[in-house]
This record gives sequence, C-alpha cells and structure tokens, in this order.
Amino acid sequence: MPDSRPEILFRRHPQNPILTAADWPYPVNSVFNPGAARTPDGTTVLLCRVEDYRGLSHLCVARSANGMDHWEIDRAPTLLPAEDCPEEAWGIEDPRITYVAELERYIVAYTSYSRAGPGVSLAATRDFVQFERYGMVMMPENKDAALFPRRIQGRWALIHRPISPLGAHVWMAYSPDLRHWGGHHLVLQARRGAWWDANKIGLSPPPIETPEGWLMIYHGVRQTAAGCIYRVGLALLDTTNPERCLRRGDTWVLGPEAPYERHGDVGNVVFPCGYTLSADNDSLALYYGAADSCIGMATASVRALLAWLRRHSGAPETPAA
Ligand code: BMA
Repeated sequence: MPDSRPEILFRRHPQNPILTAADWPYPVNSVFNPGAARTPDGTTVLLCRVEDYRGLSHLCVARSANGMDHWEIDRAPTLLPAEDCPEEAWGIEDPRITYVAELERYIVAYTSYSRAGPGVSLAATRDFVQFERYGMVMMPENKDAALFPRRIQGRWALIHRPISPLGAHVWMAYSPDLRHWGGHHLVLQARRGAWWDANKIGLSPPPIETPEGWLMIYHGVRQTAAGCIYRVGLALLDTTNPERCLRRGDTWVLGPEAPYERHGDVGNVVFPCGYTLSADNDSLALYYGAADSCIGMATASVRALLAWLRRHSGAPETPAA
C-alpha cells in the first residue's frame, strides 16, 4: 500500500494556465489538449485543439521561443476539418505529434469525429503550415493514438485506443506504409474496480524513448457518482518489443488539483497530448488540457520518472485478449 501522498514528479508552471481562449486572435469557446513539438530553431510549437461556438473542434498552432510565454498564435485556424470528408464531420481533436527523421516530417495522429463516432487519422507536415492527410487509419470507435518515431522491427508502429467489447484499453498496430494497418495487439488494460485508471485508459503524449525502454505517459479515467476524473500515470514498454509492458506505476502522478483543472467545461480533467524534451534528454515540458477549457504546462525529469517507476510499479497485468 502506498504509505503517503504520491510524490511530486510534475511541477506546474507558475503562470498556468499558459494559454486560454482569451489569448486567441479569433472568437473561440476553449483551447485545450495540445500536441507539441520543438522545431530545429528551438521554437516550441503547440498544435492546440480549439473548440468553436458550435462545439466543433479544429487545430490551431501557437509558437513560443521558450515554450512558456509570448505565444504567437495563427490568426485563423491552421487545420480545419476537411469539408469533403465525412470522417471529420464533427471536427478534429486531440493531436499527438511525432517527428519521424526517416520521413523528415512530423506525423500528427488526431481524432476525426465522424457521425459514426471518433476514429484516428494521420497527417504529415514539415512546417505546421501545409499538411498532407493520410485519412482515417483506425475506424470508430478509436482515439488516443500516436506514432512511434522510428520503425520497430521494420514496421511503423502506432499506439491507439479502440473501444472494444473488452473495454477501453491501449493497443498497438503496425504498418508498412502508414496507410495500411494491422497486427493489432493489446498492450495495457484499464485496471477495473476502484483503481484510478479503472474505467478507461489511453495514451497521453507520444511514447518517449529512454535507455530503459519507451516511457509511456497515459491517462486513466475513473467514473464516480459526480462524473469522471482524468488523471495521468506512467508505464514502461520494452524497447524492441513495445507490446511488452515492463513496468506500470501503481498511483497516478498528475491529477486535477488546481482550480483551472478542477473547474471548466469538463471539470476534473488533466489531459496531456504533447511534450518537448531539452537537449539533455531529461528536462520534460508536458503540455496538457485542463478541464477541457485551457492549457497548462508542467515540468519533470525523465530520469526521475524512470526512477519512480522502478520503485513504484507492481507487476504489470498481463493482457488477456
Ligand atoms: C476524452 C477526450 C478528450 C477530453 C476528455 C475529457 O474522451 O475526448 O478530448 O479532454 O475526454 O472530456
């Protein structure tokens, strides 16, 4: 049994929330769940989910030299749902960005909200201005996807979260060309019962490659009589076979505590979709949606997260498909 409050691994930026709807150059209801990347000149790019006054979302870029303030926000939506695309009829949401050196492109995995429910789509970009769409690659109901930054045993690998009769668990799929996907494999399951991650889990930002394996920051949902609570936990996946979970933390490591996380359009939600990593490969800036209303940032040390996982993981539950 954990003998104390969870250790503080993530430190919220003192100016949180770092971005809100009031910062936007055009009228929007809310800005949240941003994907993140750092471009070669050191600029932090956030690809933010922006919800308009119809309730539909699109994506909009905010750029900052230090990743904390003085954001330059595109004057108009950067990526709108495609007009001729029924898969995006109800908007596009929750982007995760992976830089793929082999392709010299960022691959964005995002939720396409179709009338049949949410699915996963991919798009490629070099500059966050022009995007090449690959279309929907995971049929509804599916979300919380991100591409690994390099091929695993010759194939592209994607983490995704289908809703299946088994529940809302984390899976992997593989592709030779980013367009055709298969080889689905269950990786990590929601824990059921009273656990903080009992009812649904899903990848948060893309997996982080470390000397010990792929560090996976994931969100867990617990349904309560008062609604859902979205919190964040850690797992470690094997480097060469990421279907294998090596460690899984027992407690959450970030949960809704600050007023902007507890109150908003959907209260009690922290929902990271992106991070940037400093040149030392240790200092992590995590960008997250707070209460489906605004954007927060929290910093952590990758080494400290790995050390915590070594101390705090029970045996990972073996997925039984
Ligand atoms: C999830 C996603 C997120 C959202 C969260 C809380 O299912 O749709 O976009 O932030 O719910 O509402």
